[in-house]
Amino acid sequence: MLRVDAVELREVRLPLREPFRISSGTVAERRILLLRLVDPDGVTSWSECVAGERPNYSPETIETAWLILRDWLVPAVLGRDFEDPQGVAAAVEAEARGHRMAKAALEMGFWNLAALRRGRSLSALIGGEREAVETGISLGIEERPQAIAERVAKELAAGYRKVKLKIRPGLDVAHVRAAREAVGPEAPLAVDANGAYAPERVEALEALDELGLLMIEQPFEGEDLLRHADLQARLRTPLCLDESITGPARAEDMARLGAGRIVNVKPGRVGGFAASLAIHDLCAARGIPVWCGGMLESGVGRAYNVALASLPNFRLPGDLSPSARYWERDLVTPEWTMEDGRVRVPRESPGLGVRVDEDRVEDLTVFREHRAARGTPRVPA
Ligand code: OSB
Ligand code: MG
Repeated sequence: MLRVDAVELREVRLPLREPFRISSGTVAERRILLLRLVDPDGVTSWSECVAGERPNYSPETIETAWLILRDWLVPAVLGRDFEDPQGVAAAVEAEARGHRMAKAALEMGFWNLAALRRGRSLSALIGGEREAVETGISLGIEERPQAIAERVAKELAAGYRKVKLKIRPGLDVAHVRAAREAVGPEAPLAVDANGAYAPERVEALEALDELGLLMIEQPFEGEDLLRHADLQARLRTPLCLDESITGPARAEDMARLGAGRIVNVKPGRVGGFAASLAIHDLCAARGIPVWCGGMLESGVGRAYNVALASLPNFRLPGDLSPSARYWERDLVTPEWTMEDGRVRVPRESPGLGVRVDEDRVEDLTVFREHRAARGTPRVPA
């Protein structure tokens, strides 16, 4: 049985080692919403909400997620007994429409709690099999093609198994061509537009089709599946959908429409692990490879992504870079490291396999709120 009697919401701020620019904006400091769930036996589970500061990737922000969690989702689960985390997924789904990143943060915390209570790693709990997951790096937009070409060469030399370049109209073909020329025809390159292209202006996308990319991620806006299908019919390069895939039904739509051939799974985007597992299984049954995307998570969110990526149909390198790619110092011990282009899945210890550095989280906390089930004494922060 699973039950949570106290939930703490915290905002911590962590500067990125380098600003990260996507087609719709730049982030230099990550504002991170962490949840701390405590069960009646004092078992504590930390989780992370991946919502950003601005509503430029999805409509959610850290503030909307905080509000929905505090006023709706947390009250809907506090003090309730659940058979399993699937029941938590159903409860948060029944409570609110949308707000998937908020739901995911809470639901994933329960998955970890279930793993901790059963003395199993999160990876083992969900049926993960891999000992290590292949790692890619997602590189932000740079103005100069030569700058990105040099960076790509450097990251491949560091061992990354895939390099993804963020693109936007006007900062695309010349940049990717420069990178391709610098690293040769076989190097595993991909691009991600975060929906920045208009379906009536596809010249650049057709030019990218000649550059031997592993995939073109989310050229058009998330809600537009039909125009992705039209484009996919004209390109050899597989399209990969990210923003479009908000749940299992959209993955099925993609498959049936031919709107893409690869799915980027981000548990935060789809509402949590129950939906991620459903997408994984659906895609496996249809022969569609998936890979684990990233949202510039701290080491807490990364632990969930690494566990997820250990499932068998995660067949392409994920945006699962080690802690040092993002932070001077992460929130967890040990930090996430990369060896030979792979991150090890910590399957020998229960739960996340990393310890949250609570003193460091305390130092970095700028806001906190606490909710407890009726009759529960306040747990110390
Ligand atoms: O589209 O994959 C994306 C970061 C923020 C918002 C959207 C995306 C990304 C990334 C980051 O590509 C990948 C990472 O966490 O390393
Ligand atoms: Mg993306």
